[in-house]
Amino acid sequence: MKAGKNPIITSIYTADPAPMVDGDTLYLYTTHDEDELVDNFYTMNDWRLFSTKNMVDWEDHGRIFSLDDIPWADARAWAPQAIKRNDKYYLYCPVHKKDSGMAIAVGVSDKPEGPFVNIGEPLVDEGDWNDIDPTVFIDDDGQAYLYFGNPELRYVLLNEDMVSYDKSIGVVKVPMTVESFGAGSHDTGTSYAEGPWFYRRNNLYYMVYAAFGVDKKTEHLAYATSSSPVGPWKYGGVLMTEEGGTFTNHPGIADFKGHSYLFYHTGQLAGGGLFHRSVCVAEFKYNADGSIDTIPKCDHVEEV
Ligand code: FUB
Repeated sequence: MKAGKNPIITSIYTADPAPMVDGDTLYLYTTHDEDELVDNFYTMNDWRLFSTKNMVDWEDHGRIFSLDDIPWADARAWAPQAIKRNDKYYLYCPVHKKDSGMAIAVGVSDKPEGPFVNIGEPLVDEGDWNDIDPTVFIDDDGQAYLYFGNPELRYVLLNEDMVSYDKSIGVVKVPMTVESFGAGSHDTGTSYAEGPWFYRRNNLYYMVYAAFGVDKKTEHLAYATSSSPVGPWKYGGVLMTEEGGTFTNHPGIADFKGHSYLFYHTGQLAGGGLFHRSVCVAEFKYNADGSIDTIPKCDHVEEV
């Protein structure tokens, strides 16, 4: 039995892992921290794709979407998520707009590995800086949800075309309460910071997210659950403690071949740190009631 070692990708710096299972393959969309920094800040120009059939051997599909494909964007190719619907693949990507602020772009493709084509205008553009880190999920009744946001968690109800949303409902702001997201030191006074990952398992909806504990300056991962896709959310606890080496972390959850995985990022690749992160993975198990114990950082996963 082979073992896959962390970090998964060692050829470039990657962050913000977004797994998507399609058939017998797990696709892992990531951001890409450039080696050379501009203005000593996140320097991120494109989105990358890697895939595996056994969690050990990874195929590098290279750049699958980039700022060059989005005429109204000029920087910050930040945390994406992809989903399949009606044999098309949709990649939701936060970017910095040329005329200021962050907004969410969408790329559409006939194949998971692209090429992705920008739909044109931003999907979500509230004119503020909260429009980052989209997470998308389609429920059994066909309703698709796009949650996003830092420091507030917000969502829209996507239309069936997946590239527009119900404007009569608009952007809904989730009540940011300690009951929902735990006590913390981010702007809302809760632990919720960014990087939401929304999904359902059995009859429980999960919101996994990057979080700041009280007086903490480094993110950990935490989660909340709900019996409804739109809350109210109930704080569940810490999923992964602060890993160090970089102040951000970012969750991506997937079930693949009978195993459950948490993807995250650290600064542990040689030369890594704040703006040079690397994607890792840990296997975990759910408790019988759906709760999840804190997942230890791990250095490898088994072949499946
Ligand atoms: O990678 C850029 C930003 O840092 C992401 O959008 C956040 O989730 C954090 O990881």
